[in-house]
Amino acid sequence: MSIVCFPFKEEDVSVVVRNVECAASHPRVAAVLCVGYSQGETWHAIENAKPRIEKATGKDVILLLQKRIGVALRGGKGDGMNTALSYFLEHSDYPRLHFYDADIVSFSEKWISKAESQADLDYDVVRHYFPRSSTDAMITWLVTKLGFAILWPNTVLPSIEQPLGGEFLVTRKAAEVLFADQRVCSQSDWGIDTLYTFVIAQNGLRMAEVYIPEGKVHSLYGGLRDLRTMLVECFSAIQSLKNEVVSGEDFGHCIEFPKAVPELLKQKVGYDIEKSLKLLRSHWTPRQQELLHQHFDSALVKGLMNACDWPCWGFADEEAWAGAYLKFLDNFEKGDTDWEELLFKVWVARVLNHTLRHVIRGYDVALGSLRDLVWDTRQRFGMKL
Ligand code: GDX
Repeated sequence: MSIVCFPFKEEDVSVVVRNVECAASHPRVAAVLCVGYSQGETWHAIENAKPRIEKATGKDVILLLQKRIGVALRGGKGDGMNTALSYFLEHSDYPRLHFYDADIVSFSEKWISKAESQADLDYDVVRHYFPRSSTDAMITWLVTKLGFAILWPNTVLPSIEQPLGGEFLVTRKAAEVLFADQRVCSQSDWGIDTLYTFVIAQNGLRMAEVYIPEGKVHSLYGGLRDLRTMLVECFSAIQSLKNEVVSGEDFGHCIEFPKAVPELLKQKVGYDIEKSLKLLRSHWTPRQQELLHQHFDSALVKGLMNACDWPCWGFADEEAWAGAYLKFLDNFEKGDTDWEELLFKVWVARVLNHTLRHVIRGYDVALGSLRDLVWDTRQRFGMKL
């Protein structure tokens, strides 16, 4: 019998409580572990619902405050997930641990069943993946999948569908590998998903990906600025791994075929475009301009400088982004606000370019352009090895 973990901060309490109850009701689940960032409204809602859910399901609902496990980085979702790993490893009665974001409106018992059935086939890790809007997952595609394709083109890493997804199952063996890794324990921020995915691949654990056709309906973003911290922390996580070696051996990665993408999802725009257009004009400092001139190609410099006066994005195509990515890998300094803002601005320009060049031509063209970016990059960097 498994244990299911929901890491949570402040979310719609009715969604969280419903998800906890849904997980607890599952026949393959023995307990639900809710790891909170703080004892706020969501914490109290779970605490209030706990006796009722325990009585109705006969399962334990455990409420834990996250521990400070990583000390050097911001304490965030990474500490939450690592707190759950540590709890799981201390309680040997559960063979498997599931993670799900607490705010998923479309969460159902099927998510648990699919992961359990696949793990029965002897996989160490089962990840969920699902259709996403063509403007969603811009960190996943442009930072994580691209970074994996540049740095480890001939490995399983760039083929993992949603390497930042917070929904997956690990066996005890996989949890032991993860928690024994100092890099994982230190990654207390949004970089945790990158680290889990990377360490699983580097250790050759057997991984399967199951498909959830209805998708992950959860709270959406406003302008792209909402994603700035996540962008910086996810890029920095990749940068911290850039000298690592990963074997190209196939350890049995298996991916369930996707189904047709629901029409409503195809039409959804994942962020506020108008609000985001203004981002290229704001928060400039003389030092950012200096860094830009010192490290980046002249076409990118010219494009970004033009974007200070008037919204433009044509310059931030795939090639410009891949070129800039390499410079950021070599020079980016996390914690330096000018470097962070420059990374953010170049990424915003790339997201706008993707939206206004590909997304307007339809969902399939947009997704195709993202897949081509990863595929072409793998070929280009794979040849160089
Ligand atoms: N304990 C704890 N501590 N939980 C947290 C924290 C924290 O500091 N920050 C967020 N959470 C919870 C949150 O309440 C939710 O249940 C889950 O973690 C995900 O957070 P959310 O703000 O909804 O993230 P978002 O923007 O939806 O991103 C998620 O999906 C991304 C993806 O699928 O691409 C998140 O799981 C990312 O890690 C993932 O990359």
